[in-house]
Amino acid sequence: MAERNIEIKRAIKEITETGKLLWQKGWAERNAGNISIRIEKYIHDNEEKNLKTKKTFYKLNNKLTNLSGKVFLVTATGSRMRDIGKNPDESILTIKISDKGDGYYILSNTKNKILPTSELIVHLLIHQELLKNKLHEIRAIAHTHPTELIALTHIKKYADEKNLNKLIKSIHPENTMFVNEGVGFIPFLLPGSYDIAEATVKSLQKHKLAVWEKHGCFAVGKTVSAAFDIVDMVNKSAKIFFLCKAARLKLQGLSEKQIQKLSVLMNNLH
Ligand code: 2HA
Ligand code: ZN
Repeated sequence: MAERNIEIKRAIKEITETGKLLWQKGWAERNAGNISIRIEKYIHDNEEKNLKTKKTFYKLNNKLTNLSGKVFLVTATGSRMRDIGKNPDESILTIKISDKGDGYYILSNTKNKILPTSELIVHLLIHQELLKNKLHEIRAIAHTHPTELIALTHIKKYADEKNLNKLIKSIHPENTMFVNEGVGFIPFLLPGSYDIAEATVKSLQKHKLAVWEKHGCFAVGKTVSAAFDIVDMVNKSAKIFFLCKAARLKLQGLSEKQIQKLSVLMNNLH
């Protein structure tokens, strides 16, 4: 393995640990989900020397000029969240966007040829938007399939941003306290497509989590753990909803007044 700088080592640990949690939560069946982190200070090392000789350039259909020269860690297509820890070097790639922003180079030196996640374009467009908006500290993006949250989007009433948010906030106080801006909702679009990437970027301008109807969600954070926390809090509401429904109990929910008090409490805390 090539010499790795500290930031990359830390990022690999983050992805590995969260990958395991996603699997334990039941949100990462087969090769579901993908993670990326922007590397702030990439120290040129053997990996970049390899790049010069191998010329591993992959063209993108989009021009990502704001990402020129930026380095990212991304999970590999086909990789299983539960297995990343077993072999992180064969499950996570280091990529560098070309100077023109028209493609990327694979810097990592793997035994077998591995390629980035099928949702790469979604990740990159989100990273680009974060940088455009000077949100430099938000460097981690996670896509996962949280079961109960997905189940909610199969119910017509909740396949709607307003109703979905109302329900989420009315069930668990955490969501008023720490996801006060609510979550975005994106009606079904094909995964990995430019359309879903564009819709997700737009939705994440106002939210830290965007729900993909009948599929999953994308969350952003300063760390992969922070992105995971958002999914975990939001999914908790959905889980409580279904627990009550399964027991054939009427869900009382928090009152508007209680939610408002929580909102004030949250504002005083920040
Ligand atoms: O990484 O989850 O949406 C596999 C997926 C695609
Ligand atoms: Zn997915």
